[in-house]
Amino acid sequence: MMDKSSNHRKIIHVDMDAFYASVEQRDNPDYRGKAIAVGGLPGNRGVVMTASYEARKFGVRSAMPSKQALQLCPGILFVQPRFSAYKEVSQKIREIFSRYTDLVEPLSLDEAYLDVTEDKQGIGSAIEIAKLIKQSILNELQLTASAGVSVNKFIAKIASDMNKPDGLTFIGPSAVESFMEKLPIEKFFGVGKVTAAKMKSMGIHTGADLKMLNEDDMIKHFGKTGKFYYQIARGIDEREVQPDRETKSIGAEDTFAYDLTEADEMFIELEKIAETVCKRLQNYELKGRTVTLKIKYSDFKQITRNYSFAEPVSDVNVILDTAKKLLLSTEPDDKRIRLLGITLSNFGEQVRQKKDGNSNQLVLFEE
Ligand code: TTP
Ligand code: MG
Repeated sequence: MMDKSSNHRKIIHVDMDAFYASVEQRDNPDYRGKAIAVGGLPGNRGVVMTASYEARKFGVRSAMPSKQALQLCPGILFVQPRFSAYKEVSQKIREIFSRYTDLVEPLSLDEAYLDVTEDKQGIGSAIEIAKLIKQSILNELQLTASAGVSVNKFIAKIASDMNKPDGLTFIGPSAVESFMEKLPIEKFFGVGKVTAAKMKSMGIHTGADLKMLNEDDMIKHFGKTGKFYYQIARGIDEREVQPDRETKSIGAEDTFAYDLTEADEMFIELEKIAETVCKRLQNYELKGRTVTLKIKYSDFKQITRNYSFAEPVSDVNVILDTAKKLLLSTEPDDKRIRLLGITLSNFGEQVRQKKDGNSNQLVLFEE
């Protein structure tokens, strides 16, 4: 158990269940018990932002085109998002968190890390605090949240997802080692499709396999992130819960299964990346003045090009157009490109909290 005498940190990760959809069901009795999707309407680029649990039973998921959602679940109702309502709930859950600790790091409107190693009320037990937080969210907001309790951010975040909805999962210090050994590599932070495939080709399927590599090999195969994998495979994640950390940039990038050599195919990839970036901007209700394009060539040489607007932008077409122009300025035809990324920055006054990551940037690895 994590008690006061132990020198482990006590970290809680709280994540609201089916967030936008639950708020809609709470505020509109007609939606309760029904399969609903928030988003997916014309003007939202026809993509589901999130689905109620009733709709998830049919396989409807976030980021799915509404056409597909309708095929899977013919009775599904599409609901217009109401960001102001989600923002209000978000502020209230943050107020609830602040009753127990000031070390709160929001990752988005619906999730946050809390360090309760020393809680304000002297409760001492992180599990007890997680229960109280869940109870307050239910009583005061009529919504459910899931919580993960552990010794570091990485494990707490995985734990909060393990017993959704309305879950509370505790991975104590003595359980950390076996938990990490059993963990499929896809669950490791920063492991996207490409890295997962690479690891599997090396016979690495679980945390236990990952642990077989020494630190030098890890860095040789996976670069800078290799160092992080080496530590995390051993249950070590020293990242601190950082309250009020500012969002400096929001972006997405993709490493391709094969090198791209033609501008046309690069444009297709840029479109997907731009859409991911826009979705994220929307989640944080942010607009940025600077669009940065990152290009990594097959020889791993990397360049960036950026363009700044007088006014902040968040429109997918504007961002995509800018990224295409930046790409063309590098004369991309016949160059072998293995990675493209788009980042928005320069948020000015409207900065909100940052998303996950062990760097100061939000980058969605390989999505
Ligand atoms: P999540 O916490 O990923 O999802 P969720 O809260 O809807 O469901 P879960 O119970 O699995 O946690 O995201 C929080 C909100 O962010 C979600 O309600 C809607 C929004 N969102 C998008 O707009 N697009 C996306 O692709 C995702 C994943 C989320
Ligand atoms: Mg959630």
